[in-house]
Amino acid sequence: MGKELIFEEAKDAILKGDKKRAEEVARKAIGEGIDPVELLSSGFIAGINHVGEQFGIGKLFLPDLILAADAMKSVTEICSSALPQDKIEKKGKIVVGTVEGDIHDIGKAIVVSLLQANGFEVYDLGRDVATQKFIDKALEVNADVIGSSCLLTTTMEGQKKLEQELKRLGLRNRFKTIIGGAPVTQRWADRIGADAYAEDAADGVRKIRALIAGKK
Ligand code: B12
Repeated sequence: MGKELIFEEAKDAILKGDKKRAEEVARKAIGEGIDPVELLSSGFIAGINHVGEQFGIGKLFLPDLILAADAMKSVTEICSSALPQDKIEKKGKIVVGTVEGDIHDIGKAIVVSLLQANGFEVYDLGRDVATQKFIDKALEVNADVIGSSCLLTTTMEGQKKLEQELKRLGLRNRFKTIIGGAPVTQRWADRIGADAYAEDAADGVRKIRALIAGKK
């Protein structure tokens, strides 16, 4: 089967919230040698974004969103475990989490997998993470970078609060910060004073690499 057709199938399986089919498509595609990152971005993520749009205009409802998210989680795991691991050297320590009040963690999971696959040491704090928890962990492990994810416009304040707290505690120069998530932009990063913004997981890896290179 052609690549484009597989991506369409992947998208459709997420759109229908059909976990079993989504898993089948993922395994089959990987078995055929398709790049798991491309499969995610051109197939499954395209599907979940479409689900989000349909939900936004009232054509899909919360139960549909939950089914699609469940399927998405499962294929994210399948794709992540198929990533070739770069274990040659540890390239830096990253603390990652989804901000307080926000339980969206599919995108963050992709970022974590891709960072790990690229040889970074990742401390994943999960979702609904309080500002202080990001800071405590970063201090504990002596992190290079703190990455925060946010999917709701109402929780974006959490990313701002992190910047403010780091400043207040005199720690702003000790860690680099990167932010991501669908409603987040470069403009928001500039406004709150984050060191970088990433559009997607691959961009995140690139930017984090640059941030760490700049530190040394
Ligand atoms: C799946 C989903 C859910 C799932 C989440 C399951 C889970 N475990 O994550 C469930 C069903 C639980 C859910 C709940 C809700 N959701 Co919701 N959800 C979505 C949906 C459809 C997809 C999100 C997603 O997974 N995208 C796919 C991933 C791969 O993309 P991503 O997260 O953007 O991540 C990529 C990049 O942004 C970047 N990135 C992300 N984070 C980071 C971090 C770093 C450090 C870096 C470098 C990069 C990076 O890399 C990722 C990979 O490439 C979005 C729609 C959308 N377009 O975003 C709505 C959406 C975010 N949800 C929405 C809403 C309203 C809700 C609810 C309030 C609904 C309700 N009435 O209860 C609740 C809120 C719960 C809460 N307190 O958090 C709205 C938000 C509107 C707004 N303006 O804020 C959206 C936009 C839907 C819509 N169109 O209305 N949701």
